[in-house]
Amino acid sequence: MPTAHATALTVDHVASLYARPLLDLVHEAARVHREHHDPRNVQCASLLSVKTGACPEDCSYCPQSAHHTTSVEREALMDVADVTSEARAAKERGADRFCLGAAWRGIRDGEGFDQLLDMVREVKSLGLQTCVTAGMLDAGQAERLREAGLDYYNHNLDTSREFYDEIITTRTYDDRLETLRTVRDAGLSVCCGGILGMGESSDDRIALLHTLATLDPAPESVPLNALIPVEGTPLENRPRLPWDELVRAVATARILMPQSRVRLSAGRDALSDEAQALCFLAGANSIFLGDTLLTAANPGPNKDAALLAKLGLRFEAEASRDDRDDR
Ligand code: SAM
Ligand code: DTB
Ligand code: SF4
Repeated sequence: MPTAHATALTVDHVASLYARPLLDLVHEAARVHREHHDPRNVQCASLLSVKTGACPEDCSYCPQSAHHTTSVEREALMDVADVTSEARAAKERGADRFCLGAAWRGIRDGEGFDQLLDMVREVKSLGLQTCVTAGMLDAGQAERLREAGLDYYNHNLDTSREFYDEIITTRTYDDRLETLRTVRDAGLSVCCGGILGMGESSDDRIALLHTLATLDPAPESVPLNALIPVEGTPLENRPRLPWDELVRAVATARILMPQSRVRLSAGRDALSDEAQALCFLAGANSIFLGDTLLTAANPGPNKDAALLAKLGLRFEAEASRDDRDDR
């Protein structure tokens, strides 16, 4: 049964939030954030591309699509032992979640999937939260992932239904919604968000936020990516998203999905400290930690540690250690 909140939410309501004077919107989002979360904590996830490039999908933003010629080199599925040592290193840097990304259209049963399941088991046994993003999957595969110790499955809606066809033609918006339903039905937590700055209008951003917030229940994690325009992709010349649009989207997401983690995801490499500070104030409470996302640049752990320290924020993994020490 859909909840009252999910069914009652209209696009007009989302649009009216999104259009509020920026600082009023941030103020309201900060209030909601403080009501539901410890505002000092920033959850840190680390990403690893376990199978890179040569993807059959034609997502126009993605450097890993076989339809575009980029500097990304194709790499076969990684060894489980190498993945485990990367995960251990990420934990030492302060990550509490480790996300395995595979440039697949979807999961196929067989050796590769068995290997991915082993990776999940190993990462889980290090005491990290686990996340996988590997495209479409069926109910049996979702179930096996859960049994292997998977906590989250990431699958993004990317944009509004209306703008979607301008970005991807090899699978549909309904395919994406169906995958999300399969993930949810298997009892996995959902990580689902989108990309801003691909040339979409504010109405598209509003529609994306409305769709995310009316998934029932709302995703536990909402990654908001600012497009990284990668050379060789059809979106290579898109201008970077203006910072205030990102702040607006973060704040609106926080108000609409008060309990969720809102992750300031790709594109932080081009954001100033000040813009990121506003995003944290507006309710972002998760980032990707590390020098690289899947293939593209990220600020890196030292820069992030310095930024969080400056803002009086802390890695959530450290917060739980501090709280234990206080007892
Ligand atoms: N193949 C799987 C899929 O599409 O679900 C998983 C990997 S895919 C690279 C994961 C997500 O990365 C995409 O859904 C997209 O939101 C994000 N992404 C890819 N390229 C990006 C870029 N250039 N800028 C921002 N986000 C990007
Ligand atoms: C998400 O929403 N963003 C991450 C993660 N989920 C898998 C990926 C960002 C990828 C940016 C481009 C790259 O590194 O290739
Ligand atoms: Fe493939 Fe995912 Fe990139 Fe699309 S976003 S081309 S599905 S790796």
